[in-house]
Amino acid sequence: MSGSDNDALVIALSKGRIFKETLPLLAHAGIEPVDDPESSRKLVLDTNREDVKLLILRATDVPTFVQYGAADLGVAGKDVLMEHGGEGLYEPVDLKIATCKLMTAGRVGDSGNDGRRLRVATKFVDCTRRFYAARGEQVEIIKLYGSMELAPLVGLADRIVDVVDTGNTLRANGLEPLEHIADISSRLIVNKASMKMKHERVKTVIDDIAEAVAQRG
Ligand code: PRT
Ligand code: MG
Repeated sequence: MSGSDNDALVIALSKGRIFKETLPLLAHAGIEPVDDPESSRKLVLDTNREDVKLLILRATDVPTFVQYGAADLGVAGKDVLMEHGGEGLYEPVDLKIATCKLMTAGRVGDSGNDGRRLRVATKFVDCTRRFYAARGEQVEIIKLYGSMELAPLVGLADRIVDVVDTGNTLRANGLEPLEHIADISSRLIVNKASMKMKHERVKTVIDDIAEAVAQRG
């Protein structure tokens, strides 16, 4: 899809909060999707511009598509980017959308390890390893793909590492936030080759989106 300067400009997004919050920023750049991803089954969305397509992906796959040039640009949470590593990507704009915090959490009142090595369930394996390593703590990490909140309840883990917004999901499951790991927001990401090969159009989208973010304050 991408490659030369004549090809369509491809932008990778995930459904849900990122799509919703990115829409007004894209509109400021003169890009409006023709289909609604929440109702359409299409994974490639046409836009009002012949030369711009949107890809609808799982949030965790967005950096991968952009890294390999299957998309020129994308929007991904900093949590996802930290876990991906950011290889092959520029990260020119903090969009300040889909904000949350990456945190550790555990059962309310649970003091954790009674000398035993802490078990931590998460989908953010590398972030979690780095966080505990920086504190000189040896932990056992259990990789999960979702419903992390369940792990401490059923004795699978002592802690979880997950993104937290209101904290309602933690509370509803008898958990409490413990340590703050990172403030998270979504970032505009760009394939490094596209930045050279499609410089004019990519730079215009970056500048328009940066302007929209700045105007929003
Ligand atoms: O949902 P799916 O498994 O497809 O993938 P995903 O969870 O990675 O995607 P999505 O679309 O849910 O999230 C995309 C990005 O939004 C994440 O990568 C974060 O950067 C950001 N974000 C912001 C959040 C939240 N806020 C958030 N609250 N991502 C997930 N959550 C979860 C949270 O973990 C909890 O389970 O939403 C639930 C409700 O949160 P509370 O704290 O308000 O109860
Ligand atoms: Mg989700």
